Amino acid sequence: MTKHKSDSLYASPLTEMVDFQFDERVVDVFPDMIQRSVPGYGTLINMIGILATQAIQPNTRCYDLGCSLGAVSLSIQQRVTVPCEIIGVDNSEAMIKRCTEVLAQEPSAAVVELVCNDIQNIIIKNASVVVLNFTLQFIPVAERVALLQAIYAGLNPGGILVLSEKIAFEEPTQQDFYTELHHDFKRANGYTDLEVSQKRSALDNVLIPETRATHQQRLANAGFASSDIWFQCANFASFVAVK
Ligand code: GEK
Repeated sequence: MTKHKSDSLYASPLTEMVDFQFDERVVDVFPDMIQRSVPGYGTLINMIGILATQAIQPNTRCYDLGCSLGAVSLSIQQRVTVPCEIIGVDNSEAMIKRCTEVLAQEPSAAVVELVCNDIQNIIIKNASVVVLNFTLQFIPVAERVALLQAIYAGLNPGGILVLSEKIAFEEPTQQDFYTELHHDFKRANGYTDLEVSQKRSALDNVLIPETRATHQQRLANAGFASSDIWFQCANFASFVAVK
Protein backbone atom coordinates (compact mmCIF):
# COMPACT_ATOMS: atom_id res chain seq x y z
CA MET A 1 0.00 0.00 0.00
CA THR A 2 1.31 3.51 -0.86
CA LYS A 3 2.37 5.56 2.14
CA HIS A 4 0.88 9.05 1.76
CA LYS A 5 2.60 12.18 3.06
CA SER A 6 0.76 14.00 5.81
CA ASP A 7 -0.59 17.48 5.12
CA SER A 8 1.22 20.30 6.94
CA LEU A 9 0.89 22.96 4.20
CA TYR A 10 -0.78 25.46 6.54
CA ALA A 11 1.06 24.49 9.75
CA SER A 12 3.44 27.49 9.82
CA PRO A 13 2.24 31.11 9.89
CA LEU A 14 2.09 32.51 6.34
CA THR A 15 3.03 36.14 5.76
CA GLU A 16 0.98 36.34 2.58
CA MET A 17 -2.23 34.40 1.96
CA VAL A 18 -2.35 33.01 -1.59
CA ASP A 19 -5.55 31.49 -3.03
CA PHE A 20 -5.60 27.70 -2.79
CA GLN A 21 -4.31 25.87 -5.90
CA PHE A 22 -4.19 22.20 -6.85
CA ASP A 23 -0.43 22.22 -7.48
CA GLU A 24 2.33 19.67 -6.84
CA ARG A 25 2.57 20.49 -3.14
CA VAL A 26 -1.13 19.70 -2.76
CA VAL A 27 -0.90 16.55 -4.90
CA ASP A 28 1.79 15.16 -2.57
CA VAL A 29 -0.47 15.36 0.49
CA PHE A 30 -3.89 15.15 -1.19
CA PRO A 31 -5.14 11.75 0.08
CA ASP A 32 -4.26 12.72 3.67
CA MET A 33 -5.68 16.25 3.24
CA ILE A 34 -9.07 15.19 1.89
CA GLN A 35 -9.53 12.33 4.39
CA ARG A 36 -8.81 14.67 7.33
CA SER A 37 -10.85 17.57 5.91
CA VAL A 38 -14.02 16.06 4.43
CA PRO A 39 -16.19 14.18 6.94
CA GLY A 40 -17.39 10.87 5.52
CA TYR A 41 -15.05 11.00 2.49
CA GLY A 42 -13.94 7.33 2.62
CA THR A 43 -17.49 6.02 3.02
CA LEU A 44 -18.73 8.30 0.24
CA ILE A 45 -16.04 7.08 -2.18
CA ASN A 46 -17.03 3.45 -1.52
CA MET A 47 -20.73 4.22 -1.85
CA ILE A 48 -20.25 6.11 -5.15
CA GLY A 49 -18.59 2.97 -6.54
CA ILE A 50 -21.62 0.92 -5.51
CA LEU A 51 -24.17 3.48 -6.75
CA ALA A 52 -22.40 3.98 -10.07
CA THR A 53 -22.10 0.23 -10.65
CA GLN A 54 -25.87 -0.04 -10.22
CA ALA A 55 -26.46 2.74 -12.79
CA ILE A 56 -23.84 2.03 -15.47
CA GLN A 57 -25.27 0.53 -18.64
CA PRO A 58 -23.07 -1.67 -20.88
CA ASN A 59 -21.06 0.20 -23.51
CA THR A 60 -21.72 3.65 -22.08
CA ARG A 61 -19.47 6.19 -20.40
CA CYS A 62 -18.95 7.23 -16.82
CA TYR A 63 -17.38 10.65 -16.21
CA ASP A 64 -15.40 11.55 -13.08
CA LEU A 65 -15.19 15.35 -13.36
CA GLY A 66 -12.49 16.90 -11.18
CA CYS A 67 -11.03 13.44 -10.62
CA SER A 68 -7.94 14.56 -8.65
CA LEU A 69 -6.05 11.35 -7.87
CA GLY A 70 -8.86 9.16 -9.19
CA ALA A 71 -10.50 7.92 -5.97
CA VAL A 72 -13.96 7.85 -7.59
CA SER A 73 -12.70 6.35 -10.87
CA LEU A 74 -10.85 3.65 -8.94
CA SER A 75 -13.85 2.83 -6.77
CA ILE A 76 -15.96 2.34 -9.92
CA GLN A 77 -13.21 0.61 -11.89
CA GLN A 78 -12.79 -2.00 -9.14
CA ARG A 79 -16.51 -2.83 -8.97
CA VAL A 80 -17.98 -2.50 -12.44
CA THR A 81 -18.71 -5.76 -14.28
CA VAL A 82 -20.03 -4.49 -17.63
CA PRO A 83 -17.88 -3.16 -20.46
CA CYS A 84 -17.77 0.62 -20.20
CA GLU A 85 -15.46 3.59 -20.35
CA ILE A 86 -14.51 5.72 -17.34
CA ILE A 87 -13.29 9.19 -18.24
CA GLY A 88 -11.49 11.13 -15.52
CA VAL A 89 -11.02 14.85 -16.12
CA ASP A 90 -9.00 17.39 -14.14
CA ASN A 91 -7.39 20.68 -15.14
CA SER A 92 -4.46 20.24 -12.75
CA GLU A 93 -1.56 18.70 -14.66
CA ALA A 94 0.03 17.60 -11.40
CA MET A 95 -3.17 15.74 -10.41
CA ILE A 96 -3.56 13.99 -13.78
CA LYS A 97 0.12 12.96 -13.79
CA ARG A 98 -0.16 11.30 -10.38
CA CYS A 99 -3.62 9.91 -11.15
CA THR A 100 -2.20 8.09 -14.18
CA GLU A 101 0.17 6.22 -11.85
CA VAL A 102 -2.62 5.41 -9.34
CA LEU A 103 -4.96 3.94 -11.96
CA ALA A 104 -2.22 2.32 -14.04
CA GLN A 105 -2.72 -1.44 -13.87
CA GLU A 106 -6.12 -2.20 -12.37
CA PRO A 107 -7.70 -5.21 -14.08
CA SER A 108 -11.29 -4.17 -14.85
CA ALA A 109 -14.22 -4.46 -17.24
CA ALA A 110 -13.82 -0.71 -17.67
CA VAL A 111 -11.37 1.15 -19.85
CA VAL A 112 -10.09 4.29 -18.13
CA GLU A 113 -9.06 7.44 -19.95
CA LEU A 114 -7.64 10.49 -18.18
CA VAL A 115 -7.94 13.94 -19.66
CA CYS A 116 -6.18 17.11 -18.52
CA ASN A 117 -8.67 19.85 -19.34
CA ASP A 118 -11.21 22.21 -17.86
CA ILE A 119 -14.41 20.24 -17.23
CA GLN A 120 -16.27 23.13 -18.87
CA ASN A 121 -14.48 22.40 -22.18
CA ILE A 122 -15.20 18.74 -22.61
CA ILE A 123 -18.07 17.22 -24.57
CA ILE A 124 -20.06 14.73 -22.54
CA LYS A 125 -21.80 12.01 -24.51
CA ASN A 126 -23.31 8.53 -24.15
CA ALA A 127 -23.05 8.85 -20.35
CA SER A 128 -24.93 6.71 -17.88
CA VAL A 129 -23.12 8.19 -14.85
CA VAL A 130 -21.48 11.57 -14.27
CA VAL A 131 -19.77 12.29 -10.95
CA LEU A 132 -18.85 15.75 -9.64
CA ASN A 133 -17.34 14.80 -6.28
CA PHE A 134 -16.52 18.13 -4.58
CA THR A 135 -15.70 19.86 -7.89
CA LEU A 136 -18.68 22.10 -8.77
CA GLN A 137 -17.87 24.19 -5.68
CA PHE A 138 -14.68 25.38 -7.45
CA ILE A 139 -16.51 26.55 -10.61
CA PRO A 140 -17.57 30.24 -10.64
CA VAL A 141 -21.22 30.40 -9.50
CA ALA A 142 -22.44 32.07 -12.72
CA GLU A 143 -20.96 29.24 -14.82
CA ARG A 144 -22.43 26.34 -12.85
CA VAL A 145 -25.77 26.07 -14.64
CA ALA A 146 -24.13 25.81 -18.09
CA LEU A 147 -21.99 22.93 -16.86
CA LEU A 148 -25.02 21.11 -15.44
CA GLN A 149 -26.88 21.66 -18.72
CA ALA A 150 -23.98 20.14 -20.67
CA ILE A 151 -23.97 17.16 -18.30
CA TYR A 152 -27.73 16.75 -18.65
CA ALA A 153 -27.44 16.87 -22.45
CA GLY A 154 -24.71 14.19 -22.45
CA LEU A 155 -26.53 11.76 -20.16
CA ASN A 156 -28.63 8.98 -21.64
CA PRO A 157 -32.27 8.83 -20.43
CA GLY A 158 -32.29 7.34 -16.92
CA GLY A 159 -28.63 8.32 -16.43
CA ILE A 160 -27.53 9.85 -13.12
CA LEU A 161 -25.45 12.76 -11.90
CA VAL A 162 -23.78 12.37 -8.51
CA LEU A 163 -23.02 15.83 -7.14
CA SER A 164 -21.14 16.09 -3.84
CA GLU A 165 -20.58 19.51 -2.29
CA LYS A 166 -19.73 21.32 0.89
CA ILE A 167 -23.07 22.98 1.56
CA ALA A 168 -24.09 26.29 3.10
CA PHE A 169 -27.12 27.10 5.29
CA GLU A 170 -29.46 30.09 5.17
CA GLU A 171 -30.01 30.19 8.95
CA PRO A 172 -26.95 31.79 10.61
CA THR A 173 -27.27 29.59 13.72
CA GLN A 174 -27.37 26.45 11.59
CA GLN A 175 -24.40 27.71 9.55
CA ASP A 176 -22.43 28.37 12.75
CA PHE A 177 -23.30 24.93 14.12
CA TYR A 178 -22.01 23.12 11.01
CA THR A 179 -18.94 25.34 10.63
CA GLU A 180 -17.96 24.60 14.22
CA LEU A 181 -18.67 20.88 13.77
CA HIS A 182 -16.49 20.79 10.65
CA HIS A 183 -13.67 22.64 12.39
CA ASP A 184 -13.90 20.28 15.37
CA PHE A 185 -13.69 17.34 12.92
CA LYS A 186 -10.48 18.83 11.52
CA ARG A 187 -9.04 19.45 14.99
CA ALA A 188 -9.93 15.87 15.97
CA ASN A 189 -7.90 14.79 12.92
CA GLY A 190 -4.81 16.64 14.15
CA TYR A 191 -5.09 20.04 12.45
CA THR A 192 -4.22 23.00 14.68
CA ASP A 193 -6.33 26.15 15.00
CA LEU A 194 -3.73 27.94 12.85
CA GLU A 195 -4.01 25.33 10.10
CA VAL A 196 -7.83 25.46 10.19
CA SER A 197 -7.91 29.25 9.96
CA GLN A 198 -5.18 29.63 7.30
CA LYS A 199 -6.77 26.94 5.09
CA ARG A 200 -10.13 28.64 5.48
CA SER A 201 -8.64 31.95 4.27
CA ALA A 202 -6.87 30.26 1.33
CA LEU A 203 -10.17 28.70 0.20
CA ASP A 204 -12.29 31.83 0.78
CA ASN A 205 -12.33 33.05 -2.85
CA VAL A 206 -11.96 29.62 -4.41
CA LEU A 207 -14.52 27.27 -2.84
CA ILE A 208 -18.02 28.79 -2.88
CA PRO A 209 -20.60 26.59 -1.10
CA GLU A 210 -24.32 26.96 -1.78
CA THR A 211 -27.46 25.78 0.00
CA ARG A 212 -29.28 22.52 -0.62
CA ALA A 213 -32.23 24.50 -2.09
CA THR A 214 -29.95 26.39 -4.52
CA HIS A 215 -28.41 23.15 -5.75
CA GLN A 216 -31.74 21.41 -6.20
CA GLN A 217 -33.28 24.40 -7.98
CA ARG A 218 -30.31 24.57 -10.37
CA LEU A 219 -30.51 20.82 -11.06
CA ALA A 220 -34.19 21.26 -11.90
CA ASN A 221 -33.41 24.29 -14.12
CA ALA A 222 -30.81 22.21 -15.96
CA GLY A 223 -33.55 19.68 -16.76
CA PHE A 224 -33.13 16.92 -14.16
CA ALA A 225 -36.44 15.20 -13.42
CA SER A 226 -35.58 14.61 -9.76
CA SER A 227 -32.81 15.11 -7.23
CA ASP A 228 -32.29 14.04 -3.66
CA ILE A 229 -29.59 13.98 -1.00
CA TRP A 230 -28.51 10.34 -0.73
CA PHE A 231 -25.51 10.88 1.57
CA GLN A 232 -24.60 13.58 4.07
CA CYS A 233 -22.01 13.91 6.81
CA ALA A 234 -22.10 17.25 8.64
CA ASN A 235 -22.01 20.03 6.00
CA PHE A 236 -20.83 17.73 3.18
CA ALA A 237 -23.70 16.41 1.10
CA SER A 238 -24.08 14.30 -2.01
CA PHE A 239 -27.04 14.67 -4.36
CA VAL A 240 -28.18 12.16 -6.93
CA ALA A 241 -30.07 13.63 -9.88
CA VAL A 242 -31.80 11.49 -12.49
CA LYS A 243 -32.37 12.38 -16.15
C1 GEK B 1 -12.14 12.97 -5.19
N1 GEK B 1 -13.21 14.23 -6.99
O1 GEK B 1 -11.10 12.61 -4.62
N2 GEK B 1 -11.82 21.74 -14.53
C2 GEK B 1 -11.26 20.56 -14.19
N3 GEK B 1 -10.91 20.25 -12.92
C3 GEK B 1 -11.13 21.18 -11.97
C4 GEK B 1 -11.71 22.43 -12.26
C5 GEK B 1 -12.06 22.70 -13.60
N4 GEK B 1 -12.62 23.86 -13.98
N5 GEK B 1 -11.80 23.15 -11.11
C6 GEK B 1 -11.28 22.38 -10.12
N6 GEK B 1 -10.87 21.18 -10.65
C7 GEK B 1 -12.05 14.17 -6.11
C8 GEK B 1 -11.87 15.41 -5.28
S1 GEK B 1 -11.01 18.02 -5.45
C9 GEK B 1 -11.95 18.56 -4.10
C10 GEK B 1 -12.01 16.67 -6.06
C11 GEK B 1 -11.19 19.17 -3.00
C12 GEK B 1 -10.29 20.04 -9.94
C13 GEK B 1 -9.09 20.37 -9.07
O2 GEK B 1 -7.88 20.40 -9.81
C14 GEK B 1 -9.14 19.25 -8.05
O3 GEK B 1 -8.35 18.16 -8.42
C15 GEK B 1 -10.61 18.85 -8.00
O4 GEK B 1 -11.26 19.55 -9.05
C16 GEK B 1 -11.32 19.19 -6.70
O5 GEK B 1 -13.25 12.45 -5.05
O6 GEK B 1 -9.95 19.18 -3.01
O7 GEK B 1 -11.91 19.74 -2.07
